[in-house]
This record gives sequence, structure tokens and C-alpha cells, in this order.
Amino acid sequence: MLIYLSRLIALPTTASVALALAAAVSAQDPHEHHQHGHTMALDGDGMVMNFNSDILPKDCAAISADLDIEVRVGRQYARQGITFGYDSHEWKVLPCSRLTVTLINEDQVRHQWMVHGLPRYLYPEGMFHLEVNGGKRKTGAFIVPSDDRTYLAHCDIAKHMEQGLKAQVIVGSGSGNLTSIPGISGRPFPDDYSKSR
Ligand SMILES: [Cu+2]
Repeated sequence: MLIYLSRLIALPTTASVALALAAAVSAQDPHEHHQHGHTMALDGDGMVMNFNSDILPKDCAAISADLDIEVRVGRQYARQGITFGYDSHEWKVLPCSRLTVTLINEDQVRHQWMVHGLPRYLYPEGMFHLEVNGGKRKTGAFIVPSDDRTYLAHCDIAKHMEQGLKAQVIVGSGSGNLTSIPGISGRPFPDDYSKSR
């Protein structure tokens, strides 16, 4: 329902319809905005930005699959020597699939799951973004394009990516692993114990 309202507001409407919609939206909690080209829903638990569950990428004739992805984030998922982690750092999905992602924050600090490099005609700044306050969860959907590609998913809060919150979404056969994905592509500067021998 929220999603359809935001799509309607983006279209030209008569004054009366616009007023009715504005009243409907302002009566809602969470609030929904359409500004600066972003579609955003936020409330006390966090935020979903640039969600898209119904508009197909230009290169997709149909949604190929519906995938529900649950992502847990918190200190208990951190690898040794770093602070944070996701419970998984890689998701393999079909081209043109619709991903409904739920980010569950098991920490007390705020975290994000932000995907980059999506088509900009559909996702402002090429981004789909979930942000969740401590102990909360948020769900949002987006549709991936058809090409084989590896997308970065990370938490953009200062130092959180370096401290473990870097992951990848592989569409189709992907375009290779990103660097420094915990448990997948190692650290940029592995520990060197050779000099201590
Ligand atoms: Cu974070």
C-alpha cells in the first residue's frame, strides 16, 4: 500500500486528488516522502530508500523469481580481529529477480545494508538502501537487472565497512569477487607472521 501511494504521488494529479493523497499520506505512520527523486519510507526503526517492487529494469521482460533475503547484522557475526559482521557476506540471485531484503540489527548501534551500482534511471544514485536502528528491523524490495554482475552491499557509517560490513550481491554468474569481503576475498593486507620466525 505504501509503495503504491508513493508511485501515485510521483505522477501528475489533479489538485483534488493530490490533496486527498497528501491527506492520506500525512495520516500515515511511517511517513512517506517523494523528494529529490528518492522514494523513502522512514520511522523510528529506520529507513528504506529507493525501494522498487513493481517497475522492471529496461532489460527485463518479467520478474524471474521472488527471493526473500534475511540479513542479520551485529558484533556476534564479526570475524576475528574486526568489530562487525553480517551473518552472510554473499548472496547469489537470478538476473531480473525481485529481492525482498529484511535487515535485522542485533547491535545497539545503527547499521545499513546499502547496494550500489544499480541502474540510475530506476534507482537514484544507483542505490537501494536499508538503515536500521539498534535492535530493530526493516524490509524493502528491489529488482535487479539482467546482466551478470557483482554488486557491493555495505554499511556506509564511518569505519563500519572496514570493520566487516562489506558484502556482495552476485547477479547471474557475477563479474568476479569484490576485494576484502570477509570470509570470501580476504583482507587487503593479510597478517604477516613470517618475520617472527
Ligand atoms: Cu554499520
